Amino acid sequence: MSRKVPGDVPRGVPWPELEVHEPKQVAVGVPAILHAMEPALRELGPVRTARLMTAINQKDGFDCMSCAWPDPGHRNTLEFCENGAKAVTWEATPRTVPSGFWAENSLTSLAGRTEYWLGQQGRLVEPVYKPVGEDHYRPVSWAEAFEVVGAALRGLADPDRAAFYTSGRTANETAFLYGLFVRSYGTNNLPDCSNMCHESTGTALGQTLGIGKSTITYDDFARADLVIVMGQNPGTNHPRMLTALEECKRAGGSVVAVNPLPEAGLIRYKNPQRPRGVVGRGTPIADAFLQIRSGGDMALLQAVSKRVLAAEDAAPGTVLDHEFIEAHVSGFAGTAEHLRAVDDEEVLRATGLTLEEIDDLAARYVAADRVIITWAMGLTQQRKAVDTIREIVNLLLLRGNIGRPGAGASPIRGHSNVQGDRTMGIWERMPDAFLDRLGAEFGFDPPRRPGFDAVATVQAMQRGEIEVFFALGGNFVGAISDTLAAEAAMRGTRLSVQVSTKLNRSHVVTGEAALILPTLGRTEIDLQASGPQFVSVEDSVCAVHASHGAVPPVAPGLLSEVAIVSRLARAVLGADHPVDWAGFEADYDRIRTHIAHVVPGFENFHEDVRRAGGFVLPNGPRDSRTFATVTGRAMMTVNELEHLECPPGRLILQTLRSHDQFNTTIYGLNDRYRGVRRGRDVVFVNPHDLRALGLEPGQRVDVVSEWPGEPDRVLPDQRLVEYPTARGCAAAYYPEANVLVPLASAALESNTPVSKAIVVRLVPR
Ligand SMILES: Nc1nc2c(c(=O)[nH]1)N[C@H]1C(S)=C(S)[C@@H](COP(=O)(O)OP(=O)(O)OC[C@H]3O[C@@H](n4cnc5c(=O)[nH]c(N)nc54)[C@H](O)[C@@H]3O)O[C@H]1N2
Ligand SMILES: Nc1nc2c(c(=O)[nH]1)N[C@H]1C(S)=C(S)[C@@H](COP(=O)(O)OP(=O)(O)OC[C@H]3O[C@@H](n4cnc5c(=O)[nH]c(N)nc54)[C@H](O)[C@@H]3O)O[C@H]1N2
Ligand SMILES: [Mo]
Repeated sequence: MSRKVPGDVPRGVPWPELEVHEPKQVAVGVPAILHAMEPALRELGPVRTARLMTAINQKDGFDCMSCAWPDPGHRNTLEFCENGAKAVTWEATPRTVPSGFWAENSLTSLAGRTEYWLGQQGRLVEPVYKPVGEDHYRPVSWAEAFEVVGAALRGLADPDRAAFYTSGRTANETAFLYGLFVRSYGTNNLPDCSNMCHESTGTALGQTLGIGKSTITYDDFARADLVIVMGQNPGTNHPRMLTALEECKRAGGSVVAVNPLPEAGLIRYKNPQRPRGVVGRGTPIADAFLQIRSGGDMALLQAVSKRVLAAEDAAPGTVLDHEFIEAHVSGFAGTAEHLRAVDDEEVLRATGLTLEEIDDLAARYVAADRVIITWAMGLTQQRKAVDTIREIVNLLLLRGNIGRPGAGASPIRGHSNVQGDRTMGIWERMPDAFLDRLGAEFGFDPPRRPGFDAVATVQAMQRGEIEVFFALGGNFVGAISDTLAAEAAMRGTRLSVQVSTKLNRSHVVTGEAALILPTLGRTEIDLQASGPQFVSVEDSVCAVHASHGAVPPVAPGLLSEVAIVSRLARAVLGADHPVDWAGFEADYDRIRTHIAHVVPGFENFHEDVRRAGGFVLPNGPRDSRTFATVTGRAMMTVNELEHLECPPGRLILQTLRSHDQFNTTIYGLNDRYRGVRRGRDVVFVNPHDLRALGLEPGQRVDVVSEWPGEPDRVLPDQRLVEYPTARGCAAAYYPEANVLVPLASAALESNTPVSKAIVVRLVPR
């Protein structure tokens, strides 16, 4: 009853067919799109394929779930990338998990499977239940499923003994309803994937600019003189961003990439939407590539700011934007004093760069009138991530690069609606102003005690304080750090519930009892009592738009996420609860009416969301250079430089995504641009470091991480790949390498797991 998955092996066993080739520098291009269409055509058939591919990111279509990259105003007929096509195919596959699967596959046997195998089993189409003490799920009715979870939640002595996770694919309407339900139930335990992702960004920008979001629009890329891309791999994770960078270059701008790895696409890009992308070598993207040592960004940013200040000192009145600083900035004097004293020697050690490279970046920054800095996980998943992002703000503020065309701070989000979920109230620490409005709208008093974030949820489970874990999407135990600790903690809960489209690790490592509630995906038509429904999402640049399903659901009887939340609320809060939960399920416009009353910027939600292309949320820094911070101004801050000391014989390991995966979802076993095929059990190491450590490419090693006072953590049996990463650095794939990240190793202030800087030693087998 289970599907054979060619090339797969049991979990933890080396992939036998692994091949390593030369890495590539050019990304995307027509071959990529063709390559992308192939599996779709094979699996979906031509009609479903055509229907899906012409609806992705179109104004009356659905929002691609592969990333939160914004849509351009002028869309192409095919507005998607290779990895978007993979994501859509993965979800819209007609293959389903048969009823007999559950009797045939015990949880023990499923726990020995890879994420790749689990994801390949097809779409989940019926609710299943694993009672306490049993090793199998069995199909149940929806009524029975809601009765199980309803009884468990009603039975808790304290609502804080439950946690409600959200993954960032959840749409605005669902997220709002879910947050309302969880707070009506009585807790703020709303951990989400953002805690593991851009939380550091939200923390830093919230403090310094008064809003934890990007301060640019899509069109700003084409207007920028300089875009600095830090800690991000757009060629794989936001491929359509390469078009925006290309537009920047065509308009005369330049791009600098800061990364330990020479990622394909940052170096060269062939635009599949242009004839020039078919032939020729493509556009060189990065004018300068700074191959920084892991975790060196804070030092680099401080060193560049120091040089900007020195340039001003050499030619007073010509470099800094004094007018802007005077009118809008607080903390300038103290920050400037601190930055002037930055020690270049320490910067060189921290970054592994040369003085010439740093001087060159500073010169480019000073010469450019309009600068955008973008970043993603290379910056946010560091111990000093919040400080690093505050240094981005410092640098931008020096020359007034906030709140004018072609300039700004631009965190690039991951999950397609992770930003919208936060806007809708998915946060364990929503501000009082939001809770006040929510309470007034629905006539209740929302709990005020801050809840647990993702890491704190696992720690609470370890203490036995979480009895019920409910997840709206995602793969919590697969995505969180310290896999073994997290899995043991999850097994200690009484009930775990997953609302999902496909199988993953979190379905097979469960509480004593467990439920899987299958749901509609974003590609599917969502038919309710009042007719077909649409939902809405917010992208990386605060644009909100509708998403309409394009194809019939893969199976009858699947519930939408809204329907699941609505029925969950009724099962827990009772049929006589004053909120009209059933009405929300019947007509999503009723949810939007409340969102319009509660969430700022959504006042005309009904009309705005029905406009082709949607609407852009207000943004103080971007629109009017207003900053809702404690000083009422944009805040320059003093951040003590600290860089990771790597003891001799050790490397700094980052965990990253291959080209064939979406987070914990493994589409295939190839990492095309990095030259790895048919396997994932690799560690990328600089050839000089390999030699210095007395190791050989292809050799098998255990990767061991150390944490004071705790036993070593081991990722066993990985193969060494010689790779042009920065000296002293290494890389391995997430989620496998999560075993190496101690739960307590989290960014200061944001508590995001430090997935990008793990001190490891390589032990030959
Ligand atoms: N196809 C596809 N698309 C995706 C995803 C996916 O898995 N697959 N995931 C989505 C999600 S949720 C997210 S958050 C984004 C993730 O998008 P990215 O942040 O691009 O993802 P990562 O693979 O984690 O890559 C991190 C990059 O930072 C670099 N880096 C690591 N350490 C450092 C450092 O210390 N300094 C600097 N300057 N760079 C560093 C790495 O070399 C790598 O290029 O993508 C989203 N889009
Ligand atoms: N070591 C390390 N750890 C990391 C990271 C890293 O770079 N390194 N990155 C972190 C980041 S940036 C993130 S965002 C998190 C990701 O953490 P999560 O968001 O929890 O994980 P995903 O892998 O995106 O979740 C995939 C699952 O979502 C379900 N799903 C897919 N579509 C839908 C849908 O439409 N509805 C519902 N209900 N379910 C759906 C499917 O069952 C699928 O298996 O991981 C974090 N963990
Ligand atoms: Mo993410």
